[in-house]
Amino acid sequence: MTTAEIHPEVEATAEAIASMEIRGAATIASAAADALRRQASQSEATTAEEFQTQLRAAAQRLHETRPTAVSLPNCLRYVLGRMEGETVEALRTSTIAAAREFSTRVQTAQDDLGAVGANRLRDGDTVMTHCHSTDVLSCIKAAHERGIELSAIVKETRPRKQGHITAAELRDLGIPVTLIIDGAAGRYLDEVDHVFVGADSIAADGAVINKIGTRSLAVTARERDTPIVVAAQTVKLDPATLSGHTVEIEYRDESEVISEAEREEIGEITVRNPAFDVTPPRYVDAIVTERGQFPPESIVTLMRELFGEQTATPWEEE
Ligand code: RI2
Repeated sequence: MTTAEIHPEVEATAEAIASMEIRGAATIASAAADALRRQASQSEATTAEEFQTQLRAAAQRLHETRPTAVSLPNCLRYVLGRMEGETVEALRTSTIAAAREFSTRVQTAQDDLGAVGANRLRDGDTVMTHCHSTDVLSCIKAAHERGIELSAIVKETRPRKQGHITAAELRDLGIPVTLIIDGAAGRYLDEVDHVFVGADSIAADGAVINKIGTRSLAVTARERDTPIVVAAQTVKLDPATLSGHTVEIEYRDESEVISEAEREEIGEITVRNPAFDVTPPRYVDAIVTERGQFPPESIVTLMRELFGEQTATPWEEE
C-alpha cells in the first residue's frame, strides 16, 4: 500500500460507499469519478510521478470498499486510463476531463436505457421490483412521462429494506405502490406483467449479479411466464469475466440480519449475509442497456465490442 496522500474527500467517499450511505452501482461509479476529480483538482503534487502515485492510491482506496459492483473498477479504469501528460498540469487536466466525461456518460446512459425499457411497458401494466435500482427507475419514469399508466408491486428486500426507497420514489411519481415482504412475491406474480430488476455486474455468459433474492424471484417468475427484464447500463458489464474470472460476492455484517439481543437469545448459531446472488441467463428475458435491448446470451458480443479483453488494474502499484 502506497503512503501517497489521499484527499480527505476521497477518504470520505470511500467510507460512504463502504457503509452504503452511497449505494447502487451507477451512483457508486459516479461518486468514485467525482472523488478522483477532486483528488486531481486539489492535488499539491510537485512532480508528475507524485501526482500519478496519488491518483493510483485514491483509486485503490475506492476500489477496496465493495467488491461486487463492476461499475466501480470500470470507472477507475476509465479515468486512470485517460490520465495523460508529462507535467502535473497536463495530468490534472486530462484526469479532470475523464472524470467529468465518465459521470456524464453514466447519466446519459441511464436516460437512454430508460427510453428503451419504457418501450416494453403498456397502459395498465403492473411492474414488480426488487431492491432499488436507478436504472430500473429510469425505465419506469420514462414510461410514466409518456403518459403510460402503471402500478407497482415493490418487494421490501431484506435485510436493508431498500425496497422502501423504490416505494417512496414511485409514490412521488404518482404511481400506485403495493409493498410486500420478499416471501410474498410468488403470491403476487400472477398480477404482474413484468419484473424489472437492476444489476451490479453482468458476466460474459449473461448471468446477472444483483441484490440477494433476485435469483429466486427470476426462477418463480419464469415458472409463471412473467418476463424478467434487467435494466443495466453497459458500465455494469464485467470485462474480466471474458477471460474466466468470476464475480466476487460481497458478504456483509451479520448485524444487518440480526440484533445482538436476538443473537444472544437464540444461542450459538452461524449467520450469513451475502449481499448479492447470481441469476443464470436462462431465467432472464432481456437486458436493457443504453445500446438497446439484448437477450442475455448475446451480451458477450457487446462486452467485447466495448471493452475488448481489457482487465487492467491501473490502481495497483507498479
Ligand atoms: P443502479 C444495488 O446494490 C442493487 O443490487 C441494485 O439492483 C444495483 O445496485 C444497481 O443499482 P447495492 O449498492 O445502478 O444497494 O441501477 O448493494 O442504481
